[in-house]
Amino acid sequence: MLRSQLDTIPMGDMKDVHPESAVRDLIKQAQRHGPIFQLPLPDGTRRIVLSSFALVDEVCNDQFFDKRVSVNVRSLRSAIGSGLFSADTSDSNWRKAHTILMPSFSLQAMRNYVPMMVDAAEQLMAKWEHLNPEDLINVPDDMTRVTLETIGLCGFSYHFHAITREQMHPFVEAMVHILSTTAARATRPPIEEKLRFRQRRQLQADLDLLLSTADQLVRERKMMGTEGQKYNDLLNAMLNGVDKQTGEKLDDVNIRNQIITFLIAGHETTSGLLSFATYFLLHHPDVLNRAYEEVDRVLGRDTRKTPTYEQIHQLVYIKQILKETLRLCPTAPMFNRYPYEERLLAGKYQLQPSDTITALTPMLHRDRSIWGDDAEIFNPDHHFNPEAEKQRPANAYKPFGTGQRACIGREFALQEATLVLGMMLQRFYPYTTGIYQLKIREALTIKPADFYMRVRPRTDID
Ligand code: MNH
Repeated sequence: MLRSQLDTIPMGDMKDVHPESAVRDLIKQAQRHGPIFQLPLPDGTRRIVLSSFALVDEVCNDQFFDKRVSVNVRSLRSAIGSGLFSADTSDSNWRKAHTILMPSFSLQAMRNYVPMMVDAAEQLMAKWEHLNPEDLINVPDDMTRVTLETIGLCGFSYHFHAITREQMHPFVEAMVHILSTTAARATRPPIEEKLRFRQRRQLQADLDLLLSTADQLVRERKMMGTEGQKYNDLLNAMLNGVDKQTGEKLDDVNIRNQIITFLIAGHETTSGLLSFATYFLLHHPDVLNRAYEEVDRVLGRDTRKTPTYEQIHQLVYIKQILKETLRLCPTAPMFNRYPYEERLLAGKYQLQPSDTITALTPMLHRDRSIWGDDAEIFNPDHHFNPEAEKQRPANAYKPFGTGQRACIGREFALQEATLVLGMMLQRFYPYTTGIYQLKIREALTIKPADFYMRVRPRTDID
């Protein structure tokens, strides 16, 4: 093809992208420049940001495109090494860990996690039952507690006591700190970096805390000897699993990286999902009423009987609410790709293997050619009833990423979030006083900021 027939990719404005608001800034630029634009990255390569279904659809093809581990995630490797999430696809550790850990996310495995998920959710319900009527609930804070407790129990048979302790578990503080500082560091020149001694020291302390948490989990499991083998959890899969293709196990350093990866990936995005879903429920009384109707029909009003696997999966409207929440507020708001070889996009944009191609999920999920003119409206029924799901092209909805590098924990996350929302509505009327204007905080993932509510036990009213 002649050069003159190629289109140049519009240039975005670098000065308008800030690390603490990168997602919102990229969205604004997409609204200004359209479904494709580029920005220079510090190493001289290009970031190309895609916002439409037609363009994202092409780069989802695993035959020609692979996951690009972004600069931000690369800078996280001091914390999570080449764990499943941060490894390149070509890294032998990725395939090995993927093969060894997949069975832990099968449907059968989901059934086994129910008692542990119920344990964590019940602790949160007990906490809320003991509140005074005027007490405020910090929604993202409590949702982070319940999701950390859940991954601790399901993944590691370990009680973080994340719900009952007064202060947030130190693992979370260290993690939040690392996520926010490394994202900022990735965009800063090295000279300036040297000046931040204190920040570096803090970062090292935070890293040490993650490592010692992981090492403690391994040490305690090994101390149990054969008794420890009885657990059907992620940790035993990591310690004992064998990759059938190579006959190899994960090495000790990699196990550490996987533990930290799963502790972070296993709770951070799900807590954002539960927080946004609660926000939408509070602002859509019609949706809330239908959710109550379903919860009362499926779970009943007797809270002494905890939900079964079958009941959780009968909460189909709750699941639609969660999926619609992930459409408008995908808590992992982008994923990155590159072509294995030079390649034309839409028949007219030349892509290079050195490019970082960013699929901007919040924009993809608002493409009117897919979602119609009410793409901005929260409506669980319109987009996610089983009929609509079948009609929609697969790559139009990508809250869990794509292809072989898609989220391994999606069923886990949806089962957990359905259970927590279901149990919440079985027991409480959530409400807010005054108006809450949705504010979003970013640190690799997005969450509502400064979002509080109160709950009234349902037994008080009916
Ligand atoms: Mn999860 C990858 C979103 C819950 C463990 N996850 C991804 C990706 C997205 C994602 C998007 C792909 C990232 C990329 O392409 O760079 N994950 C989510 C969301 C939720 C979620 C929105 C909850 C809601 N994830 C979970 C849970 C776990 C988990 C729960 C574990 C228990 N996720 C992972 C791992 C990967 C991943 C591990 C990396 C998988 C791989 O690359 O092989």
